[in-house]
Amino acid sequence: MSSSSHGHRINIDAATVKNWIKAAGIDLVGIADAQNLILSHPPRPATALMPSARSVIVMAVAHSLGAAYSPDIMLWTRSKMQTSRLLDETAEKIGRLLEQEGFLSLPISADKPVEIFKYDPATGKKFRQTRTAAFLSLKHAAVTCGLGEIGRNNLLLTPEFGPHQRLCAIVTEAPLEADSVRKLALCDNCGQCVEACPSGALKNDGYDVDPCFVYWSSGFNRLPPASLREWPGYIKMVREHLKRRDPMVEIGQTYITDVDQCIECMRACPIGENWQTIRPKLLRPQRSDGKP
Ligand code: B12
Repeated sequence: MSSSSHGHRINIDAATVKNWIKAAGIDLVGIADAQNLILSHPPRPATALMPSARSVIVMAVAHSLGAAYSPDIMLWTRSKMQTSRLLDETAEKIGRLLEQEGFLSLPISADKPVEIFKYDPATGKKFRQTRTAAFLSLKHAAVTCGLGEIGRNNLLLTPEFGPHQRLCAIVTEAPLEADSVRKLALCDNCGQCVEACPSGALKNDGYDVDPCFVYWSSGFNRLPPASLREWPGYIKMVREHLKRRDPMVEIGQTYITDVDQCIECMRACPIGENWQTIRPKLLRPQRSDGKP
């Protein structure tokens, strides 16, 4: 028996919550004490998001390995988004269930949002490359509840799936029994991730977020020029990319499932038995940015 800050008294414990989550198709779940999270840099404690937070429930879903090893990263990206969808949907549902039980709960998505920093909050100086940080570092939350460790590749490694899982969390007032940090020693510094990194972000002694961010977002293996003499090389690299790439179409691809400019052929088609009675007789104009 436990009680929320609003005085409700109900039966809810870690095992029940974990069972709900596993039943939803989540592979791994752990619970961290919200007051004792291992913090990243810049520090983003769960209690800054919810001062009354008691627990952080961390969930992981294994990647589709077929997608991770598919011949085009676009296939992976799409699959990753579906992994996120499963996580986010579960976080929404469980968060709502916990709120029905009287515990304020905040789902933290597997994807967005992130805080965007053009300037270093510590010094006020402009970063050479804009940096981003989550409102809650999922990797650090996962380490806190013993799901895994952070490897040389700067990713969460679990005994079950190595680096191949996506993460998501719920910050909640529910006072659930916390799992503890585990000493796992999974990464033996074999160096294969360092060798594989195309941007130079992973080094034997650390990880540099700027080249990683630039390569991840644009495929460029150079940072924007810091001095005049770096411009010619930078322009040469961008021109090489433009010979084979089309930024407009790429941006379109990014949004293509969310933004349709035209569905006229679909609207016009009268086929479909079940629609016969409800389909409007008159095809009224549909607004779209495609039409001036
Ligand atoms: C923003 C972000 C990115 C950014 C920045 C990464 C970064 N390390 O900060 C970019 C786009 C580069 C990125 C890349 C990738 N990401 Co990412 N990313 C995130 C996100 C949304 C937030 C991470 C965060 O807060 N980082 C800040 C701290 C925790 O990072 P850190 O590496 O420990 O420390 C760096 C910062 O402190 C930075 N730094 C130093 N000083 C300052 C100052 C300021 C003001 C800031 C902002 C930063 C900063 O430098 C440190 C290291 O050099 C998380 C989801 C989440 N909510 O946690 C996913 C997440 C970490 N990403 C993930 C993945 C898989 C990737 C990629 C493989 C890309 C991909 N295709 O999916 C690569 C891997 C890069 C790597 N090896 O680390 C997964 C990792 C899963 C796992 N098994 O661990 C996560 C957890 C998403 C998820 N839902 O599962 N990511």
